[in-house]
Amino acid sequence: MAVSDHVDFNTFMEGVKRRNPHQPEFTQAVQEVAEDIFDFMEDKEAYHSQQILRRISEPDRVVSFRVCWEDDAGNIRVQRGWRVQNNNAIGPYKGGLRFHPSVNESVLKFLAFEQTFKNALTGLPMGGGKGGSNFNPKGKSDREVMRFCQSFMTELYRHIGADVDVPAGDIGVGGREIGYMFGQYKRITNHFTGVLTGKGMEYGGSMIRPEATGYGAVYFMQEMLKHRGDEVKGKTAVISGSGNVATHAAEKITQLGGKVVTMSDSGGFIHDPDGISQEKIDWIKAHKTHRRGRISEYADEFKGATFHEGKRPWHVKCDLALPCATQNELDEAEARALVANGCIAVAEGANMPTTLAGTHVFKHAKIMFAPGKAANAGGVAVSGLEMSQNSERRSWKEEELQQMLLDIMQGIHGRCIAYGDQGDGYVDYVKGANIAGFKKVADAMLAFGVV
Ligand code: NDP
Ligand code: 2IT
Repeated sequence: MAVSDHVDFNTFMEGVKRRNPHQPEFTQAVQEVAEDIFDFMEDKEAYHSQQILRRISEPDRVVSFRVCWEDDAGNIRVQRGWRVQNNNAIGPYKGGLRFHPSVNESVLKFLAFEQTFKNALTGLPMGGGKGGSNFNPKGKSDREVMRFCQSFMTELYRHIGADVDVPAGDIGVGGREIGYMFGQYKRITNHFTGVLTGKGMEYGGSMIRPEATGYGAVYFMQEMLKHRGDEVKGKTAVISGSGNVATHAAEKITQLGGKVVTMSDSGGFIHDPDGISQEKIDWIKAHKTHRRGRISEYADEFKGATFHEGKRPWHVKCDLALPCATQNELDEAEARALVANGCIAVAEGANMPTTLAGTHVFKHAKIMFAPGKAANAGGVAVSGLEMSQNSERRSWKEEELQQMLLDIMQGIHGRCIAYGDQGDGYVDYVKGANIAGFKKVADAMLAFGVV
């Protein structure tokens, strides 16, 4: 008798948890997708007989390796590196690298799983992957970061390639780190190819890639509001994080006439009731990127602003919320506080920043809620455009890329509506994104047979 995949939701999730012990972030991400996919699959026999959900929630491979490097004091340091190649049904593995002490296999498996559906949603031919290390770049000298990146790439290079797997940045990995890693890849292989994205403009990077994730998240927010006959202009926004995604989200909200009143880092959040203007955003960018400072110093620099140590910004009254720091940074109680304070829309710039219970609060309250795999897809989308430019050996103009990013975000919004419109004026964007992303990958897998 054939093994049936007609198991119920609870049995499926028990299996996922049993096979992935001590991996709460990964099982959380699978559950969030499975909650929507079970209903959708109900009458689709091929998905069951071909065990698609079971196969899609098992990474193609997880590579784990040792990374040794020497610090400035001459000590030998040992870190762990990973690349999770989750699924390449619709294109080469694609997804960022994260350097943060909290990185482990569970975190990277969740990120690679999410990336698979996100990349499908962009409409571009990219599979899903993610990688990184528990290396902490904070407090390290440039030379130390360089030596770490070179050592990391000395192992990673054999697993990646322009048509195989194309990493990029994520938390703790920006232009500096991509430069060091690209230099080492080129030195080892002698190949100048589009093997990484987020590169510098001098050596094959794409215009607007640094801005793309934050801008894209605000474009998605704008589309949700437009769908309800509303706009960003005049709205107050609360943003967490102060890195690449958060600062560019703040910039676009400000450009569209909204007012951003908070930003944060792992030390706490700043509240500036006057609004964080472009000039102040530029200060934050320079402070965090070049001076590698802390957000707390914003309150010393700008009058009227206050710093709230160890706190998150979700209790500040707002119309719009954009969590742009990290996973599980907005819990059930904070989701309730946002709804109670009149927040009408949330767009996730980070990956899975809202806990599962928090997402249920937003869904129940029927506020506009865009999950990361839809709202933050602008970054990887422009990475996909960087790959195309590298293959063509040319660079597209900034205006062309700005328009393409907007078109892609509008396309993703449309795909979410197609599967998430509940018919009563409410759009379940989580459901829409999950089904649209899943369907494309699943149908490609069906075409390949059992592989
Ligand atoms: P950055 O490293 O540029 O910035 C990260 C920000 O988040 C910093 O302000 C950092 O504060 C804060 N942060 C990180 N970890 C924690 C934590 N454990 N608790 C509280 N705050 C924390 O990263 P990005 O802006 O690139 O990434 C932010 C989020 O966006 C991540 O979830 C990432 O996966 C997601 N994302 C990024 C994309 C990109 O293109 N870069 C694309 C799509 C999603 P501190 O300085 O104190 O560490
Ligand atoms: O989470 C993400 O989408 C990213 N960190 C960007 C990935 C990429 O390949 O540009």
